[in-house]
Amino acid sequence: MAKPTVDYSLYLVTDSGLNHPSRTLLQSVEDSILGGVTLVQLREKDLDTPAFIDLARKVHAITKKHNVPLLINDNLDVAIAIDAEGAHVGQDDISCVEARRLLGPNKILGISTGTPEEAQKAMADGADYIGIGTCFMTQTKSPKRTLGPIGVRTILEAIPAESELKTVVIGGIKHDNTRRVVTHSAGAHGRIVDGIAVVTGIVGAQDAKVASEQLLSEFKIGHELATIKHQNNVRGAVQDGRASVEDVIKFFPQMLTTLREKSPLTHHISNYVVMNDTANATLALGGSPIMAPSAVEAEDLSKVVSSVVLNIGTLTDSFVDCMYEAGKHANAQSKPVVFDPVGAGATKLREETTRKILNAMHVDIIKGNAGEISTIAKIVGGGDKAETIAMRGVDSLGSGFSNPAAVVQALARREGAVVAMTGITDYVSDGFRTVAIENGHAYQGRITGSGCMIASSIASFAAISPDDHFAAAVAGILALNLAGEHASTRADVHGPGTFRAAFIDEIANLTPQQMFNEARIKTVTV
Ligand code: 3NM
Repeated sequence: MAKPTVDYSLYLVTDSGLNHPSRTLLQSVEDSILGGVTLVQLREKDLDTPAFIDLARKVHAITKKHNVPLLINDNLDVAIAIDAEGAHVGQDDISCVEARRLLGPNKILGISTGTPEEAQKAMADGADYIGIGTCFMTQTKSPKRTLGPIGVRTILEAIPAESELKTVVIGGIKHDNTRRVVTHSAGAHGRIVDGIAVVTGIVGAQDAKVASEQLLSEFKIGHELATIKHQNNVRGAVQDGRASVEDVIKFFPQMLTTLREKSPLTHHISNYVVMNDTANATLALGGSPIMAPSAVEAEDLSKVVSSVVLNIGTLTDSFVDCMYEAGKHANAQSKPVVFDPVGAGATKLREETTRKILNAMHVDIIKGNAGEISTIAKIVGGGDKAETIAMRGVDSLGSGFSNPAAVVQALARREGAVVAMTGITDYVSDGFRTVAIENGHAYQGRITGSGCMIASSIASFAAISPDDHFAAAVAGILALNLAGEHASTRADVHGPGTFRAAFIDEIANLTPQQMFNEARIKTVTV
């Protein structure tokens, strides 16, 4: 029989020990197939061969009924005895070459990989697909380290574009992180994972059918988003073809001129405290703000706005709903999303919302102060303590970092986003280019909302700089910092109140040439 064509989209990997107590493993398998599972692997680490064969025959009867291929984990005797459609082996199991010899050319063969070298070897050794893991921390297996989406991307990028090797990602995949994994791991040459492999998220779920439906739907959306992003080449971390920092700065005057000519519309889901200031700062800069916190109009707005700001200050349930909708639709329309995680670590709600936003959509630019960036580093570290510490800088002190540039660069690379950390010195990185901005004035810290205004400014610049969000973030910060410097020296500024008004004036008075002549920006080598 010829090798079956396989749809890897939603790959169920079983584990009897983790199966939900309300049903049998066989029921889990059947329910999950009804929910959309496209491929099944029977993974039983504790059964002897006769018991394994017995269970495999029963599972095979179900998968055959639904025309879904069944692969057997590790035990080739079982795969051959039941004439399964293929097998999956680990790095410490029987070799791929030997497995292929035993199975013959027409069976599906997959192997677990955790490094680019293992992926390349799998290709040479005749595997049809690789399981890339472990992506996130999982209780199902005890990994020494997790790859995260960017680690997965490194492996995808090691596979030549012309290779027919298929890929699935595994480890801690749940419905609420699927989209992020699929979009963030998409390789620079456009390779996107062909599927997600899931254990607990399906067999351990209350309802395996519903869980599978959700996972498949999230995978498909993530796949579409990754395709759109690649086509538009707006993803933050394509390493080649970046302008140098020097060239980026030279282009700032033109960027401000373009912003004022185009006056791009930015959808703000902002907070009650700063809404008026962020709207006025956007207008003063030359952009157009729309402050629209209703989820109901988010889709319509996504078609007409040029960028989106998600600001989680004064968080309410309805703001949260709107942020998800606005972010999702902005992603689908390839409009840049700027995330301002105001007070991210302050409460559980804010931390949870931050986590959900990062998981549910692709955020193009993250802007926060040291404390907020530190919270995000902790969240995306996926619970991996060593990594979290590395991301925060080993000797981080309080909310400060001993090496802030290294932190923003690591986070940017990991998230495939531009990260801007504001403070006395601002740091911006896209994971490859990292700068420190020395402009700005202490008065900015004495009025509320100056950071939120910077997020708005970044979003206006991102709208007119879709191919270089790094340039947008640096220009956005610089513009307001220059306005802060100019306002602080005015004779009519006597304190924070008068500064606030002068600040808005000076944003409007900023000239394109000042964006180059007065910039104090230096490249930081991490
Ligand atoms: N293989 P869950 S991680 C079976 O890294 C398996 O190769 C992994 O389980 C690898 O979906 C893993 O419950 C367990 O996190 C995945």
